[in-house]
Amino acid sequence: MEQAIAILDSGVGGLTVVKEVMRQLPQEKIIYFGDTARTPYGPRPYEEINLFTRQIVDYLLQFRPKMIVIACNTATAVAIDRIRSVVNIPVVGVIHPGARAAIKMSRRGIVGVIGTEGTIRSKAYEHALKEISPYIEVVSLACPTLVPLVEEGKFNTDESRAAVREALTPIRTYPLDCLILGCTHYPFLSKDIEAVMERPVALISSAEETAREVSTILYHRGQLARSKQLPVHQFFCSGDARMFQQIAQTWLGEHIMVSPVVWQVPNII
Ligand code: I24
Ligand code: DGL
Repeated sequence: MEQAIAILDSGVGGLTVVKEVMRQLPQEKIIYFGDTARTPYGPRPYEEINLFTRQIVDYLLQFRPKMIVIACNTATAVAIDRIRSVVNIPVVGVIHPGARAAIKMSRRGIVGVIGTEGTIRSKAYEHALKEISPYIEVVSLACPTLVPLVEEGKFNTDESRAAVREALTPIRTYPLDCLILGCTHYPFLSKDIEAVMERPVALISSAEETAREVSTILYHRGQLARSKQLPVHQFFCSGDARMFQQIAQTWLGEHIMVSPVVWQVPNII
């Protein structure tokens, strides 16, 4: 039997990575877990993000996946090193692929990063960028108001543009050559972000780059799916499965099966 690619996120945002993996690797079976009962992770303490990510990985390992993809920027920023140290399959996060794309795009070496509080506080993008190219200048900004905005379906509107302008005020006039959208939800705000930045700036979203990384790793390991039959994906969420299914089907444009998961542990610690 073909082994699946396990993809996890704090909620529904990681579906952007799912869509891109489906497009770039249509033969691969995906098992997705969205922690919708405990979303968002962005404002949570690191111990919680570490624990929650570990719980999801433990859950997903029962399916014997060939790879784990952490599609959430916050979970990648905080937990990927620990997860790598406890599993023996490749663990791909969204930060390194995004950092690499930014360095490829950057001409003058000034890169902006926006993300949740957890992602920015961790300095994970800064470290990833400087590990590749030490003299790069990194300008980081937490934008905690933008995830709720997208989840209310507010993008490409006057209201969303005003909210994005407010959130980006500290970096709007900065001469960035590219801006990493370091959060699953921000690509929905691309037009609003482009409109409020004072200079043209290349926006980097990690989903495409991450799917490419998945593709590269599977190719080098000789593990690309070979079955010509279309895979049947499986989706799990810890919250309301109907709501999740609705959002996922709208976004992915196809019917999907969703199973609710009840944590055997308290939600809040
Ligand atoms: N988009 C997101 N989250 C939502 C939403 C949305 N509701 C409408 N749209 N709700 O994220 C999150 C609320 N949680 C609560 C806990 O259970 C799960 C849901 C961004 C989309 C990520 C693919 C608008 C919407 C949509 C489909 C696609 C895109 C989109 F319904 F913006
Ligand atoms: N998925 C998260 C991220 O990419 C955003 C939503 C959350 O805060 O949980 O950082």
